[in-house]
Amino acid sequence: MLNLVLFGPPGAGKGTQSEKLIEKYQLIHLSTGDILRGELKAETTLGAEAKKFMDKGELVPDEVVIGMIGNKLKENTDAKGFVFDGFPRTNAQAEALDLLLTKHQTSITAMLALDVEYDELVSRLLNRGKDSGRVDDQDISIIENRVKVYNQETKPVMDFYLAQNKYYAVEGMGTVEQIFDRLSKQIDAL
Ligand code: B4P
Repeated sequence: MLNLVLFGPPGAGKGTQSEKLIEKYQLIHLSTGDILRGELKAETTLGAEAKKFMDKGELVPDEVVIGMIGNKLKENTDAKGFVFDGFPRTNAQAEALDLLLTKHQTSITAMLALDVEYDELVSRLLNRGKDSGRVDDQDISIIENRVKVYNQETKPVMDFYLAQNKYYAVEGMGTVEQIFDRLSKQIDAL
């Protein structure tokens, strides 16, 4: 199986590139952000709880997102592989993911980390906020908080994959096609 963790700060292009990667490599896209927004839209109890964190740019509690990913893995036992987009975002999530994948007799192949400058992140998110309706994309202070949370809680997750020799940095500045080309070359070289 080809199991990829697509990593990077908010606005790095994880969702955008995941869409292209799943098509090219025939993988299942698991975005915790998308799953949570689906719960919000369906007005579930989980969605209402998650909204409190998401609208402030904070992380949703680990047990919630780990449970969601566990369910999705069970639903897709015949998959050729997965793109994990926006997950894991904490070391506890990374450890839980390793355990879940071991139960399914598989493991992470690589973490691909998109490297993007701060000003570009802010500009992409504010731009998306204009028509996405996403509360967390419309306010500069919420965006700043998301980047702060990323630097404090999520960035250290790269060390988890570095220690397993699975970490690959990929330049995330440029056009969507240029970045996709870099990611594809890296995957093909794995
Ligand atoms: P996510 O949905 O993961 O939000 P994101 O990081 O902002 O999205 P992404 O990085 O995929 O966006 P992209 O760059 O593709 O998370 C939202 C919230 O959910 C979190 O803050 C948290 O509260 C919660 N959450 C999610 N997962 C969690 C977890 N595991 N644990 C706890 N909480 C969790 O796109 C950004 C914009 O840039 C788009 O408009 C796109 O079109 C544009 N763009 C992309 N590439 C571009 C390029 N090359 N040039 C120009 N524009 C580009």
